[in-house]
Amino acid sequence: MSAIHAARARLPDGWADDVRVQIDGLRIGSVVTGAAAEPNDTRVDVLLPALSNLHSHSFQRAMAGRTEMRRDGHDSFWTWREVMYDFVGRLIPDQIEAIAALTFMEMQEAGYAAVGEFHYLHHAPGGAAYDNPAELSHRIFAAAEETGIGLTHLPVFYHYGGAGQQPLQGGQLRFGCDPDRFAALIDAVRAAPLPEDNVIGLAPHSLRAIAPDDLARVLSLAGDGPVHIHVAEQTREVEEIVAWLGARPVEWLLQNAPVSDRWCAIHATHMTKAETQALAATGAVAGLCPITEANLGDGAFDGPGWLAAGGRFGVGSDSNVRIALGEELRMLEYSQRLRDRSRNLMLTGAGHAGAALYLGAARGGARALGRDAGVIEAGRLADLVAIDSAAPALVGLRGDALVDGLVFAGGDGLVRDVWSAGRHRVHEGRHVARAAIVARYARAVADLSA
Ligand code: NGQ
Ligand code: ZN
Repeated sequence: MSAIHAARARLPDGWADDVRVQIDGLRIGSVVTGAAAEPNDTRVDVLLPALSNLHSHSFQRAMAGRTEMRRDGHDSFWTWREVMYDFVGRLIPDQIEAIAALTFMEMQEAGYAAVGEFHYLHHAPGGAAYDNPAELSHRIFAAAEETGIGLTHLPVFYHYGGAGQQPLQGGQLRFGCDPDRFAALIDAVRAAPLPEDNVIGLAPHSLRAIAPDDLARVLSLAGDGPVHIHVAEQTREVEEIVAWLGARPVEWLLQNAPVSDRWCAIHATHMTKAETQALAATGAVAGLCPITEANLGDGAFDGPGWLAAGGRFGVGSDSNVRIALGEELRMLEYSQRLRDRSRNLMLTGAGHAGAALYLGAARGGARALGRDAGVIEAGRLADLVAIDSAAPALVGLRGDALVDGLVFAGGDGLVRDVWSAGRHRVHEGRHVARAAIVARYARAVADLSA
């Protein structure tokens, strides 16, 4: 058994000094406050529960910086998607694995212990199956294992190219499965041995990409794993679903699908008040991706309405254009402030906005990924992050104000150590396999530009 000694730690009921956390395999064995450090302890300054990153398309990391020039005078989410489909058409399995490893490593260095990989890239260009139909899922598993990140793998059911059961086109052919092909894919995904804390869920991509009649069968393949879906991200998507199905996307799901606390509604940006209240009441987590939503021009989530309805939330880095945990939470709060011309909005009642964002996203993100984590407590997975409170951005801040500093004042480099289910992979701010992962990524991306 190894142990961490923290000068201060945020426990479920508040801050404590001299906290000794014993790690027993994947889990926290015990938490003792007011304890002296023992000789072999890993000594840290401030210990927090590490966040789960609830939504990622890892391959999109290699597109960062490649989609920011205007082409025809009117760029939007939909023109970005064309660029993405074109990009996806060129990736080979070795590149997909190398990009995923870099992305997961960057997440850990940013302070995330786990990731929900919303994985829709299944087949070879044109849609032909690989010899192993789950080849690309297994590449994601290899990247997760190399980095040690906690993985919740979400194989995606993507059957149609647009609302109203339009055929798949171009880059989308690599995503496509009918329900039988998807069932076989899930079997092949499950055939691989995985680290004990990893989870397999599934994800109907969006209402745009499925037929309503197939939803029940696809959901039956989930077992008791988490279910994620993109919903109400863009206003045009809402309009298309209303025109086709006669209801708004969230409204339709609530009427036609067994939405529950095992579900994560990704984005859920464009909801009416009634949808907001009804979705929150199911216990589903809102999967918010503020940096990507800003980058793609989606709109701003109704945070105060969601929290007032008792809704849970977590954050995801989605397109991975920028992987930065404090910044993700900050963007969420700032999008609320800009719209409402007010301050400190992502909490109910009085308190610290940064701490409420952080601790809320820690619990909500873990729940969305089916991970028994999100708080520092004996018996939970040891998903932990150590912060350096002597950094200039944090000097003089204590308790929840320190977490406010982390969210609103800090840049990169405040994270010192990260444990994913007890696997200590970030030391002194750097991932232990950084050099090899970066070198392989650089080679993979150089090939891409050629
Ligand atoms: C995605 N992006 O799954 O990566 C989507 C676009 C699609 C976001 N939802 C792809 N942010 O709709 O086919
Ligand atoms: Zn997404």
